[in-house]
Amino acid sequence: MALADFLANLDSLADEAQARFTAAVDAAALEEARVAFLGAKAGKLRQSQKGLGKVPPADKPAAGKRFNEVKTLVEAAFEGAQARLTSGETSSGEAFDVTLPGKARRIGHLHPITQTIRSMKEIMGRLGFTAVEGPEIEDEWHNFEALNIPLVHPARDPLDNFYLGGENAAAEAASPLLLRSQTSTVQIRVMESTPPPVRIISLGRVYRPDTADATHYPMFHQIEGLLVDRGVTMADLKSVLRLFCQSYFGGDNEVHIRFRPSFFPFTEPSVEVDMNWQGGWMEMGGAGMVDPNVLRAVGYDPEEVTGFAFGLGVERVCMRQHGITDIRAIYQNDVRFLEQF
Ligand code: FA5
Repeated sequence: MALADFLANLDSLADEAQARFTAAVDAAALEEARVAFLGAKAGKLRQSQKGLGKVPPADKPAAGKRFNEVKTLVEAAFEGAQARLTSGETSSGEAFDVTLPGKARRIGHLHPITQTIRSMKEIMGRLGFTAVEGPEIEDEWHNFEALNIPLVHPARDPLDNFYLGGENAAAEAASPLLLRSQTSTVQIRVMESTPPPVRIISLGRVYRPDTADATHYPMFHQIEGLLVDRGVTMADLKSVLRLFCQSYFGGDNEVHIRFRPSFFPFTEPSVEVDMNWQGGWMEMGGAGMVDPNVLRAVGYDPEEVTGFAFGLGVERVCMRQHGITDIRAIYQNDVRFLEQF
């Protein structure tokens, strides 16, 4: 190697090392730079020293002299950086007082409803239910007809649903679309595309023109569960709901589930599901055995398979868990409220 090349390499090594040591902001960065330049085996100085052997013999004294100078310089840069970091001086040369109170960082977190949904998915996942999604804008077949809710049924009243008005009034009238009013729509979508057995949950937003009060909101979330297989009974429904509630609220306190007779067009028999945890019954949602008409509508044979379905209000569960007394607080986005969860 020519002397000029050797010296040029040494100069750029010196510049590079000085820049790295000056820029080191903490002990880890400094150590990394030390190993890179002063490391005994593979450090850049060591590499350069090996190059010394390849310089023509006549140039060796000059090359060696410069090598020693650069080595001293790099070592000094390292020691300087070390002294700066231990004395608490930043790379900009500004000293700081480690005893001053720090600035607390505000760390964001998930909305309480998102937390509830994640935890529900996790629990139902352990019970063997797969989470599926469905569209929030639905047609009347999935929201009503396939769920055994005929045209004359009061649940289809425009005043009880958010129908979507479109540009093309004639086409709209022929096949109106609406914001889904329940997650039971997903049951239909899954059964239409999957042969039995099915074991799914679906969690998502639903919309109803309900006046907002302490327990109602025009947009809320439901968790829908559906299990269809041979020989499924109401006892399976109750066991799954009890296990779910016990895992969600449980701990050492036993959770009780109560069924009250009810009516839903898509289940027979139908029940309202109440839960008791730490005293006091709370209504959670509806459930029942999937009506044979629904099974037929999606091409299943009700003589072969039976199933249960349930739909619970996610906000109600979240409110009960945290002792929230007004559902509106969940959606007011007041950070002072939300940061408690
Ligand atoms: C249903 O929506 C049925 N789809 C449930 C079902 C599924 C029955 C499968 C059978 C088989 P319901 O309209 O009762 O049922 O609503 C279920 C739950 O949603 C209620 O118990 C309540 O917890 C919650 N809910 C209803 N309306 C609101 C609202 N406006 N705001 C907040 N939560 C609500």
